Amino acid sequence: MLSKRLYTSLVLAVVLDVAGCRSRPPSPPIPPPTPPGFDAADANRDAQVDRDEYGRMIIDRFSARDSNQDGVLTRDEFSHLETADFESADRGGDKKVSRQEFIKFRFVDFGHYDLDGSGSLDANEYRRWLEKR
Ligand SMILES: [Ca+2]
Ligand SMILES: [Ca+2]
Ligand SMILES: [Ca+2]
Repeated sequence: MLSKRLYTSLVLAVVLDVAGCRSRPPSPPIPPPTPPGFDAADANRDAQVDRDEYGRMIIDRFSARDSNQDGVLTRDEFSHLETADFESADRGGDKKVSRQEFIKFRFVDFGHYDLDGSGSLDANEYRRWLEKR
């Protein structure tokens, strides 16, 4: 049998605990982190990557890939997983991908991932695009 004193303090503890839970402010929802590269691509900080920003991002990627800086991408500048990409991008079939060819190749994706047809990629659309890179 619980003593009255012990019983009272137990009830008090429970009440305080419940009150404590109630008074705690609900934690604000954590915004999903922006996908890697999104903030850098979104030059005007409107939370959208528009066609101009996308184009700049593609040119940056082209430059990063062009390891010998000769202005074209050759087979060895694509990974072994990207054989199909290389062949699709090389429209002229000269075993080189020019900057123009690379931009055209990547822009095909833009319309595909702009799901709502807004002319820009929001973070979710960009994330889907990134997952396929
Ligand atoms: Ca933007
Ligand atoms: Ca090159
Ligand atoms: Ca969109």
